[in-house]
Amino acid sequence: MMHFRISAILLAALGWALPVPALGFTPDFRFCVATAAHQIEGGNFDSDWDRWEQTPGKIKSGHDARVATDSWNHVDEDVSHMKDLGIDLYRFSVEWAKIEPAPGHYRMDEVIRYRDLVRRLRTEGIESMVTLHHFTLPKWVADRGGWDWDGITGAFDGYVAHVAETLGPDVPFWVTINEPMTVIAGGYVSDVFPPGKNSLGSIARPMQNMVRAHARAYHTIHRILDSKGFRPKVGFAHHLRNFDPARRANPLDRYLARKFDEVFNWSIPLATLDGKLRWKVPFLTRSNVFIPEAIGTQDFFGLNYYSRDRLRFSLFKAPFIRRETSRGADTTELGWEVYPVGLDRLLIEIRTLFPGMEIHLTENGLADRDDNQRIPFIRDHLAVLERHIRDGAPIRSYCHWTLNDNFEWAEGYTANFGLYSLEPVTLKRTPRASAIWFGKMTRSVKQTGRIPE
Ligand code: IFM
Repeated sequence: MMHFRISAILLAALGWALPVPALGFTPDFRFCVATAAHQIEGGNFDSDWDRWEQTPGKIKSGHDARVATDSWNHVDEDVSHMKDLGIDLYRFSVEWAKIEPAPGHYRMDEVIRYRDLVRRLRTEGIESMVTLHHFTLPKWVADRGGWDWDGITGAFDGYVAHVAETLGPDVPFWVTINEPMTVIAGGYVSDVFPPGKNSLGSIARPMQNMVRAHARAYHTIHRILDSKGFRPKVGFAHHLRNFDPARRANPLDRYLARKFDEVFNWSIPLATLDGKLRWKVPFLTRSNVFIPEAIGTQDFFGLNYYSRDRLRFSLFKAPFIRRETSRGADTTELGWEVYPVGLDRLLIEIRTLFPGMEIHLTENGLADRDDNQRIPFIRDHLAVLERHIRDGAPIRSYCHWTLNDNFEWAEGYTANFGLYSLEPVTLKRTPRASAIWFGKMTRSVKQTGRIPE
Protein backbone atom coordinates (compact mmCIF):
# COMPACT_ATOMS: atom_id res chain seq x y z
CA MET A 1 0.00 0.00 0.00
CA MET A 2 2.78 2.39 1.05
CA HIS A 3 4.75 1.53 -2.08
CA PHE A 4 1.69 2.29 -4.21
CA ARG A 5 1.06 5.63 -2.46
CA ILE A 6 4.65 6.78 -3.05
CA SER A 7 4.45 5.81 -6.72
CA ALA A 8 1.17 7.65 -6.99
CA ILE A 9 2.68 10.82 -5.49
CA LEU A 10 5.71 10.57 -7.80
CA LEU A 11 3.49 10.04 -10.79
CA ALA A 12 1.33 12.99 -9.85
CA ALA A 13 4.43 15.18 -9.48
CA LEU A 14 5.80 14.03 -12.83
CA GLY A 15 2.46 14.73 -14.38
CA TRP A 16 3.40 18.41 -14.49
CA ALA A 17 6.26 17.62 -16.82
CA LEU A 18 5.23 14.47 -18.69
CA PRO A 19 1.89 13.25 -20.06
CA VAL A 20 1.38 10.47 -17.47
CA PRO A 21 -1.68 8.26 -18.03
CA ALA A 22 -4.29 8.49 -15.24
CA LEU A 23 -3.97 5.81 -12.58
CA GLY A 24 -6.12 2.70 -12.72
CA PHE A 25 -7.49 1.43 -9.42
CA THR A 26 -6.70 3.96 -6.73
CA PRO A 27 -6.01 2.84 -3.13
CA ASP A 28 -9.53 3.84 -2.08
CA PHE A 29 -11.14 1.49 -4.62
CA ARG A 30 -13.09 -1.18 -2.70
CA PHE A 31 -13.27 -4.88 -3.44
CA CYS A 32 -16.48 -6.34 -2.22
CA VAL A 33 -18.65 -9.44 -2.09
CA ALA A 34 -22.44 -9.17 -2.19
CA THR A 35 -25.08 -11.40 -0.60
CA ALA A 36 -28.77 -11.21 0.35
CA ALA A 37 -30.36 -12.28 3.63
CA HIS A 38 -32.93 -14.70 2.24
CA GLN A 39 -30.33 -16.42 0.07
CA ILE A 40 -27.89 -17.08 2.90
CA GLU A 41 -29.45 -16.91 6.35
CA GLY A 42 -32.19 -19.56 6.48
CA GLY A 43 -35.25 -19.46 8.75
CA ASN A 44 -37.09 -16.65 6.97
CA PHE A 45 -40.48 -18.12 7.83
CA ASP A 46 -42.45 -14.87 7.95
CA SER A 47 -41.64 -13.90 4.37
CA ASP A 48 -43.62 -14.17 1.14
CA TRP A 49 -40.77 -16.15 -0.40
CA ASP A 50 -40.98 -18.86 2.25
CA ARG A 51 -44.64 -19.34 1.33
CA TRP A 52 -43.78 -19.27 -2.39
CA GLU A 53 -41.13 -21.94 -1.94
CA GLN A 54 -43.60 -24.23 -0.20
CA THR A 55 -45.89 -24.07 -3.26
CA PRO A 56 -45.15 -27.14 -5.39
CA GLY A 57 -43.50 -26.46 -8.73
CA LYS A 58 -42.22 -22.97 -7.98
CA ILE A 59 -38.58 -23.80 -7.22
CA LYS A 60 -36.33 -26.17 -9.14
CA SER A 61 -35.96 -29.58 -7.52
CA GLY A 62 -38.39 -28.53 -4.79
CA HIS A 63 -35.61 -26.66 -2.94
CA ASP A 64 -36.28 -23.99 -0.32
CA ALA A 65 -34.25 -21.42 1.63
CA ARG A 66 -35.11 -22.68 5.11
CA VAL A 67 -31.47 -23.54 5.82
CA ALA A 68 -29.69 -21.74 2.95
CA THR A 69 -26.03 -21.29 3.98
CA ASP A 70 -26.92 -20.97 7.70
CA SER A 71 -24.85 -17.81 7.64
CA TRP A 72 -25.49 -16.74 11.24
CA ASN A 73 -23.76 -19.87 12.49
CA HIS A 74 -20.82 -19.35 10.14
CA VAL A 75 -20.03 -15.68 10.67
CA ASP A 76 -16.45 -16.27 11.88
CA GLU A 77 -15.62 -18.48 8.97
CA ASP A 78 -17.26 -16.28 6.35
CA VAL A 79 -15.62 -13.11 7.66
CA SER A 80 -12.27 -14.86 7.68
CA HIS A 81 -12.84 -15.88 4.06
CA MET A 82 -13.63 -12.27 3.20
CA LYS A 83 -10.26 -11.34 4.70
CA ASP A 84 -8.59 -14.00 2.56
CA LEU A 85 -10.26 -12.48 -0.49
CA GLY A 86 -8.97 -9.00 0.40
CA ILE A 87 -12.47 -7.59 0.80
CA ASP A 88 -12.88 -3.94 1.91
CA LEU A 89 -16.67 -3.76 1.62
CA TYR A 90 -19.40 -6.30 2.35
CA ARG A 91 -22.77 -5.76 0.69
CA PHE A 92 -25.52 -7.68 2.49
CA SER A 93 -29.22 -7.22 3.12
CA VAL A 94 -31.24 -6.95 6.28
CA GLU A 95 -34.48 -8.90 6.33
CA TRP A 96 -37.67 -6.92 6.78
CA ALA A 97 -39.72 -10.07 7.48
CA LYS A 98 -37.45 -10.96 10.41
CA ILE A 99 -37.11 -7.45 11.78
CA GLU A 100 -40.86 -6.65 11.58
CA PRO A 101 -42.70 -9.99 11.41
CA ALA A 102 -46.01 -8.28 12.26
CA PRO A 103 -47.01 -4.65 11.59
CA GLY A 104 -45.25 -2.34 14.06
CA HIS A 105 -43.83 -5.28 16.02
CA TYR A 106 -40.03 -4.96 15.82
CA ARG A 107 -37.71 -7.78 16.88
CA MET A 108 -34.86 -5.94 18.55
CA ASP A 109 -32.74 -9.11 18.74
CA GLU A 110 -32.77 -9.36 14.94
CA VAL A 111 -31.67 -5.77 14.41
CA ILE A 112 -28.97 -6.11 17.05
CA ARG A 113 -27.63 -9.14 15.21
CA TYR A 114 -27.08 -7.02 12.12
CA ARG A 115 -25.63 -4.21 14.19
CA ASP A 116 -23.13 -6.60 15.75
CA LEU A 117 -22.19 -7.90 12.31
CA VAL A 118 -21.58 -4.37 11.03
CA ARG A 119 -19.41 -3.60 14.07
CA ARG A 120 -17.52 -6.85 13.76
CA LEU A 121 -16.82 -6.10 10.09
CA ARG A 122 -15.55 -2.69 11.02
CA THR A 123 -13.02 -4.11 13.44
CA GLU A 124 -11.80 -6.26 10.56
CA GLY A 125 -11.42 -3.21 8.32
CA ILE A 126 -14.48 -4.07 6.20
CA GLU A 127 -17.12 -1.42 5.51
CA SER A 128 -20.80 -2.29 5.12
CA MET A 129 -23.22 -1.62 2.31
CA VAL A 130 -26.68 -2.49 3.60
CA THR A 131 -29.57 -3.39 1.30
CA LEU A 132 -33.01 -2.80 2.82
CA HIS A 133 -35.11 -4.76 0.34
CA HIS A 134 -33.73 -7.68 -1.63
CA PHE A 135 -36.74 -9.40 -3.24
CA THR A 136 -38.52 -10.59 -0.06
CA LEU A 137 -41.46 -9.03 1.77
CA PRO A 138 -42.98 -9.84 5.15
CA LYS A 139 -46.10 -11.98 4.65
CA TRP A 140 -48.26 -9.30 6.26
CA VAL A 141 -47.13 -6.81 3.59
CA ALA A 142 -47.64 -9.33 0.79
CA ASP A 143 -51.12 -10.11 2.14
CA ARG A 144 -52.07 -6.45 1.83
CA GLY A 145 -50.98 -6.48 -1.83
CA GLY A 146 -47.18 -6.15 -1.62
CA TRP A 147 -45.86 -3.61 -4.12
CA ASP A 148 -49.43 -3.13 -5.41
CA TRP A 149 -50.49 -1.82 -2.00
CA ASP A 150 -50.20 1.96 -1.82
CA GLY A 151 -49.61 1.69 1.93
CA ILE A 152 -46.27 -0.03 1.32
CA THR A 153 -44.46 3.31 1.10
CA GLY A 154 -45.32 4.17 4.69
CA ALA A 155 -44.82 0.62 5.93
CA PHE A 156 -41.37 0.37 4.32
CA ASP A 157 -40.47 3.77 5.72
CA GLY A 158 -41.26 2.69 9.28
CA TYR A 159 -38.95 -0.32 8.96
CA VAL A 160 -36.21 1.73 7.27
CA ALA A 161 -36.30 4.34 10.05
CA HIS A 162 -35.97 1.60 12.64
CA VAL A 163 -32.94 0.08 10.90
CA ALA A 164 -31.31 3.44 10.23
CA GLU A 165 -31.64 4.42 13.91
CA THR A 166 -29.96 1.21 15.05
CA LEU A 167 -27.33 0.46 12.41
CA GLY A 168 -26.99 3.92 10.98
CA PRO A 169 -23.80 5.28 12.49
CA ASP A 170 -21.77 2.29 11.28
CA VAL A 171 -23.11 2.05 7.73
CA PRO A 172 -21.66 4.34 5.05
CA PHE A 173 -23.63 2.88 2.09
CA TRP A 174 -27.31 2.02 1.79
CA VAL A 175 -29.18 0.34 -1.04
CA THR A 176 -32.90 0.94 -0.61
CA ILE A 177 -34.23 -1.57 -3.15
CA ASN A 178 -32.23 -4.20 -4.97
CA GLU A 179 -33.10 -4.66 -8.65
CA PRO A 180 -36.61 -3.21 -8.67
CA MET A 181 -37.02 -4.34 -12.27
CA THR A 182 -36.12 -7.95 -11.49
CA VAL A 183 -38.95 -7.96 -8.94
CA ILE A 184 -41.25 -6.55 -11.61
CA ALA A 185 -40.10 -8.88 -14.40
CA GLY A 186 -40.11 -11.99 -12.19
CA GLY A 187 -43.20 -11.22 -10.09
CA TYR A 188 -45.49 -9.34 -12.46
CA VAL A 189 -44.56 -10.44 -15.97
CA SER A 190 -43.12 -13.93 -15.94
CA ASP A 191 -44.61 -15.53 -12.81
CA VAL A 192 -41.33 -16.87 -11.40
CA PHE A 193 -41.32 -14.69 -8.25
CA PRO A 194 -44.18 -13.83 -5.91
CA PRO A 195 -46.82 -12.49 -6.30
CA GLY A 196 -46.86 -14.64 -9.44
CA LYS A 197 -48.54 -12.32 -11.95
CA ASN A 198 -48.21 -12.69 -15.63
CA SER A 199 -49.17 -9.49 -17.39
CA LEU A 200 -47.29 -6.47 -18.68
CA GLY A 201 -50.38 -4.43 -17.90
CA SER A 202 -49.79 -4.99 -14.18
CA ILE A 203 -46.39 -3.32 -13.83
CA ALA A 204 -47.14 0.39 -13.50
CA ARG A 205 -48.51 0.45 -9.99
CA PRO A 206 -45.82 -1.62 -8.26
CA MET A 207 -43.12 0.33 -10.09
CA GLN A 208 -44.61 3.62 -8.96
CA ASN A 209 -44.79 2.33 -5.39
CA MET A 210 -41.16 1.22 -5.56
CA VAL A 211 -40.01 4.65 -6.66
CA ARG A 212 -42.11 6.30 -3.94
CA ALA A 213 -40.83 3.87 -1.28
CA HIS A 214 -37.24 4.40 -2.40
CA ALA A 215 -37.61 8.19 -2.33
CA ARG A 216 -39.14 8.21 1.12
CA ALA A 217 -36.50 5.83 2.47
CA TYR A 218 -33.76 8.00 0.93
CA HIS A 219 -35.04 11.10 2.74
CA THR A 220 -35.61 9.22 5.99
CA ILE A 221 -32.08 7.80 6.10
CA HIS A 222 -30.62 11.23 5.46
CA ARG A 223 -32.91 12.92 7.97
CA ILE A 224 -31.95 10.47 10.72
CA LEU A 225 -28.24 10.23 10.00
CA ASP A 226 -27.32 13.64 8.65
CA SER A 227 -28.70 15.27 11.80
CA LYS A 228 -26.26 13.12 13.80
CA GLY A 229 -23.34 14.27 11.70
CA PHE A 230 -23.07 11.22 9.43
CA ARG A 231 -23.02 11.48 5.65
CA PRO A 232 -24.25 8.11 4.37
CA LYS A 233 -24.61 7.47 0.64
CA VAL A 234 -27.93 6.08 -0.48
CA GLY A 235 -29.03 4.63 -3.80
CA PHE A 236 -30.68 1.75 -5.65
CA ALA A 237 -28.92 -1.32 -7.05
CA HIS A 238 -30.23 -1.45 -10.62
CA HIS A 239 -29.98 -4.62 -12.66
CA LEU A 240 -29.20 -3.34 -16.16
CA ARG A 241 -28.84 -5.62 -19.15
CA ASN A 242 -27.87 -5.07 -22.76
CA PHE A 243 -30.83 -5.59 -25.05
CA ASP A 244 -30.02 -6.15 -28.70
CA PRO A 245 -32.18 -7.33 -31.59
CA ALA A 246 -31.78 -11.01 -32.50
CA ARG A 247 -31.94 -9.97 -36.16
CA ARG A 248 -30.33 -6.59 -36.71
CA ALA A 249 -32.38 -5.78 -39.79
CA ASN A 250 -35.71 -6.82 -38.32
CA PRO A 251 -37.69 -3.72 -37.25
CA LEU A 252 -39.78 -5.64 -34.70
CA ASP A 253 -36.71 -7.08 -32.98
CA ARG A 254 -35.17 -3.62 -32.95
CA TYR A 255 -38.33 -2.13 -31.50
CA LEU A 256 -38.38 -4.78 -28.77
CA ALA A 257 -34.77 -4.11 -27.84
CA ARG A 258 -35.47 -0.37 -27.65
CA LYS A 259 -38.55 -0.85 -25.48
CA PHE A 260 -36.85 -3.28 -23.08
CA ASP A 261 -34.00 -0.80 -22.73
CA GLU A 262 -36.43 2.06 -22.11
CA VAL A 263 -38.65 0.31 -19.58
CA PHE A 264 -36.42 -2.30 -17.89
CA ASN A 265 -33.16 -0.37 -17.81
CA TRP A 266 -33.86 3.32 -17.63
CA SER A 267 -37.38 4.17 -16.48
CA ILE A 268 -36.57 3.99 -12.75
CA PRO A 269 -33.06 5.50 -12.84
CA LEU A 270 -34.33 8.42 -14.93
CA ALA A 271 -37.16 9.06 -12.47
CA THR A 272 -34.49 10.01 -9.91
CA LEU A 273 -33.37 12.80 -12.24
CA ASP A 274 -36.63 14.57 -13.06
CA GLY A 275 -39.26 12.76 -10.97
CA LYS A 276 -41.04 11.47 -14.09
CA LEU A 277 -41.75 7.76 -14.22
CA ARG A 278 -42.69 7.50 -17.82
CA TRP A 279 -42.89 4.84 -20.53
CA LYS A 280 -45.29 3.60 -23.17
CA VAL A 281 -45.71 0.29 -24.93
CA PRO A 282 -48.87 0.84 -27.00
CA PHE A 283 -51.87 -1.30 -25.95
CA LEU A 284 -49.84 -3.09 -23.25
CA THR A 285 -48.44 -0.77 -20.61
CA ARG A 286 -47.80 2.87 -19.92
CA SER A 287 -46.97 5.20 -17.07
CA ASN A 288 -46.84 8.96 -16.88
CA VAL A 289 -46.62 10.03 -13.26
CA PHE A 290 -44.64 12.74 -11.55
CA ILE A 291 -43.00 11.79 -8.25
CA PRO A 292 -41.25 15.00 -7.21
CA GLU A 293 -39.82 13.52 -4.01
CA ALA A 294 -37.74 11.11 -6.14
CA ILE A 295 -35.69 13.89 -7.70
CA GLY A 296 -32.05 13.72 -6.65
CA THR A 297 -32.42 10.53 -4.62
CA GLN A 298 -29.33 8.68 -5.80
CA ASP A 299 -26.05 9.56 -4.12
CA PHE A 300 -24.43 6.84 -6.20
CA PHE A 301 -25.39 4.70 -9.16
CA GLY A 302 -25.53 1.05 -8.06
CA LEU A 303 -25.17 -1.22 -11.08
CA ASN A 304 -25.72 -4.97 -11.06
CA TYR A 305 -24.34 -6.23 -14.36
CA TYR A 306 -24.48 -9.80 -15.64
CA SER A 307 -25.29 -10.25 -19.30
CA ARG A 308 -27.08 -9.30 -22.50
CA ASP A 309 -30.21 -10.58 -24.21
CA ARG A 310 -30.92 -10.73 -27.90
CA LEU A 311 -34.64 -10.29 -28.43
CA ARG A 312 -36.68 -11.96 -31.13
CA PHE A 313 -40.28 -11.16 -31.97
CA SER A 314 -42.18 -14.09 -33.29
CA LEU A 315 -45.55 -13.15 -34.78
CA PHE A 316 -46.94 -16.60 -35.32
CA LYS A 317 -45.69 -18.77 -32.51
CA ALA A 318 -45.84 -18.39 -28.72
CA PRO A 319 -43.91 -17.22 -26.85
CA PHE A 320 -44.05 -14.09 -28.98
CA ILE A 321 -40.97 -12.61 -27.34
CA ARG A 322 -37.89 -14.78 -27.05
CA ARG A 323 -34.62 -14.06 -25.29
CA GLU A 324 -31.59 -15.51 -27.02
CA THR A 325 -27.82 -15.38 -26.80
CA SER A 326 -25.51 -14.40 -29.67
CA ARG A 327 -24.55 -17.25 -31.95
CA GLY A 328 -21.31 -18.90 -30.77
CA ALA A 329 -21.22 -16.81 -27.58
CA ASP A 330 -19.68 -18.12 -24.39
CA THR A 331 -22.51 -18.74 -21.92
CA THR A 332 -22.67 -19.54 -18.20
CA GLU A 333 -24.28 -22.52 -16.51
CA LEU A 334 -27.59 -20.62 -16.54
CA GLY A 335 -27.24 -19.94 -20.28
CA TRP A 336 -26.44 -16.24 -19.74
CA GLU A 337 -24.17 -14.74 -22.38
CA VAL A 338 -20.73 -13.73 -21.12
CA TYR A 339 -20.41 -10.20 -22.48
CA PRO A 340 -18.00 -7.80 -20.71
CA VAL A 341 -18.41 -5.31 -23.57
CA GLY A 342 -21.93 -4.83 -22.26
CA LEU A 343 -20.52 -3.41 -19.04
CA ASP A 344 -18.59 -0.90 -21.10
CA ARG A 345 -21.72 0.08 -23.01
CA LEU A 346 -23.73 0.57 -19.83
CA LEU A 347 -21.01 2.57 -18.10
CA ILE A 348 -20.85 4.91 -21.08
CA GLU A 349 -24.61 5.46 -20.79
CA ILE A 350 -24.54 5.89 -17.02
CA ARG A 351 -21.73 8.41 -17.26
CA THR A 352 -23.62 10.34 -19.92
CA LEU A 353 -26.94 10.37 -18.09
CA PHE A 354 -25.52 10.85 -14.59
CA PRO A 355 -22.32 12.84 -15.16
CA GLY A 356 -19.97 12.87 -12.18
CA MET A 357 -22.11 10.51 -10.09
CA GLU A 358 -20.19 7.98 -7.99
CA ILE A 359 -20.68 4.47 -9.41
CA HIS A 360 -20.57 1.14 -7.55
CA LEU A 361 -20.66 -2.17 -9.37
CA THR A 362 -22.98 -3.57 -6.73
CA GLU A 363 -23.10 -7.06 -8.35
CA ASN A 364 -21.29 -9.00 -11.05
CA GLY A 365 -20.79 -12.75 -11.24
CA LEU A 366 -21.80 -16.00 -12.85
CA ALA A 367 -23.09 -19.49 -12.19
CA ASP A 368 -20.05 -21.70 -12.76
CA ARG A 369 -19.95 -24.82 -10.62
CA ASP A 370 -16.77 -26.16 -12.22
CA ASP A 371 -15.06 -22.79 -11.98
CA ASN A 372 -13.85 -22.87 -15.58
CA GLN A 373 -15.03 -19.39 -16.52
CA ARG A 374 -14.93 -17.37 -13.30
CA ILE A 375 -11.36 -16.06 -13.39
CA PRO A 376 -11.46 -14.74 -16.98
CA PHE A 377 -14.99 -13.46 -16.35
CA ILE A 378 -13.90 -11.36 -13.36
CA ARG A 379 -10.69 -10.24 -15.01
CA ASP A 380 -12.47 -9.09 -18.18
CA HIS A 381 -15.10 -7.15 -16.28
CA LEU A 382 -12.48 -5.53 -14.04
CA ALA A 383 -10.52 -4.56 -17.15
CA VAL A 384 -13.56 -2.61 -18.32
CA LEU A 385 -13.78 -0.85 -14.96
CA GLU A 386 -10.07 -0.06 -15.09
CA ARG A 387 -10.39 1.61 -18.50
CA HIS A 388 -13.27 3.76 -17.28
CA ILE A 389 -11.43 4.71 -14.10
CA ARG A 390 -8.40 5.76 -16.16
CA ASP A 391 -10.77 7.84 -18.21
CA GLY A 392 -11.84 9.65 -15.04
CA ALA A 393 -14.99 7.72 -14.07
CA PRO A 394 -15.71 7.84 -10.33
CA ILE A 395 -16.14 4.06 -9.97
CA ARG A 396 -15.67 3.22 -6.31
CA SER A 397 -16.22 -0.51 -5.85
CA TYR A 398 -16.58 -3.95 -7.42
CA CYS A 399 -18.90 -6.37 -5.61
CA HIS A 400 -18.63 -9.95 -6.68
CA TRP A 401 -21.82 -11.99 -6.53
CA THR A 402 -21.20 -13.96 -4.38
CA LEU A 403 -19.21 -15.35 -1.45
CA ASN A 404 -20.67 -18.87 -1.08
CA ASP A 405 -23.00 -20.88 -3.30
CA ASN A 406 -26.46 -20.03 -2.04
CA PHE A 407 -30.20 -20.18 -2.67
CA GLU A 408 -30.64 -18.82 -6.20
CA TRP A 409 -34.40 -18.07 -6.11
CA ALA A 410 -36.36 -20.08 -8.70
CA GLU A 411 -33.18 -22.08 -9.48
CA GLY A 412 -32.90 -23.30 -5.89
CA TYR A 413 -29.37 -24.53 -5.19
CA THR A 414 -28.75 -25.62 -8.76
CA ALA A 415 -26.90 -22.44 -9.83
CA ASN A 416 -23.50 -22.00 -8.20
CA PHE A 417 -22.43 -18.38 -8.00
CA GLY A 418 -19.98 -18.74 -5.09
CA LEU A 419 -16.28 -18.05 -4.91
CA TYR A 420 -16.64 -20.75 -2.26
CA SER A 421 -18.58 -23.91 -2.98
CA LEU A 422 -21.08 -25.11 -0.39
CA GLU A 423 -21.55 -28.75 0.38
CA PRO A 424 -25.21 -29.65 0.87
CA VAL A 425 -26.07 -30.93 4.40
CA THR A 426 -22.64 -30.23 5.99
CA LEU A 427 -22.63 -26.65 4.60
CA LYS A 428 -18.86 -26.89 4.38
CA ARG A 429 -17.34 -23.96 2.50
CA THR A 430 -14.43 -24.73 0.18
CA PRO A 431 -12.55 -22.11 -1.82
CA ARG A 432 -12.73 -22.59 -5.54
CA ALA A 433 -9.53 -21.87 -7.48
CA SER A 434 -11.09 -18.51 -8.38
CA ALA A 435 -11.27 -17.59 -4.68
CA ILE A 436 -7.55 -18.14 -4.26
CA TRP A 437 -6.92 -16.13 -7.44
CA PHE A 438 -9.30 -13.37 -6.22
CA GLY A 439 -7.31 -12.93 -2.99
CA LYS A 440 -4.03 -12.63 -4.90
CA MET A 441 -5.62 -10.31 -7.45
CA THR A 442 -6.97 -7.83 -4.86
CA ARG A 443 -3.58 -7.66 -3.13
CA SER A 444 -1.78 -7.10 -6.37
CA VAL A 445 -4.22 -4.38 -7.46
CA LYS A 446 -3.66 -2.59 -4.17
CA GLN A 447 0.09 -2.67 -4.73
CA THR A 448 0.16 -1.68 -8.36
CA GLY A 449 -3.20 -0.14 -9.28
CA ARG A 450 -3.45 -2.74 -12.06
CA ILE A 451 -5.11 -6.09 -12.60
CA PRO A 452 -2.40 -8.76 -12.78
CA GLU A 453 -1.94 -10.69 -16.05
O1 IFM B 1 -28.84 -14.11 -6.94
C1 IFM B 1 -29.21 -12.98 -7.65
C2 IFM B 1 -29.34 -11.78 -6.71
O2 IFM B 1 -30.24 -12.04 -5.69
C3 IFM B 1 -29.79 -10.56 -7.46
N1 IFM B 1 -28.97 -10.34 -8.62
C4 IFM B 1 -28.69 -11.44 -9.50
C5 IFM B 1 -28.18 -12.62 -8.70
C6 IFM B 1 -27.87 -13.79 -9.63
O3 IFM B 1 -29.03 -14.18 -10.32
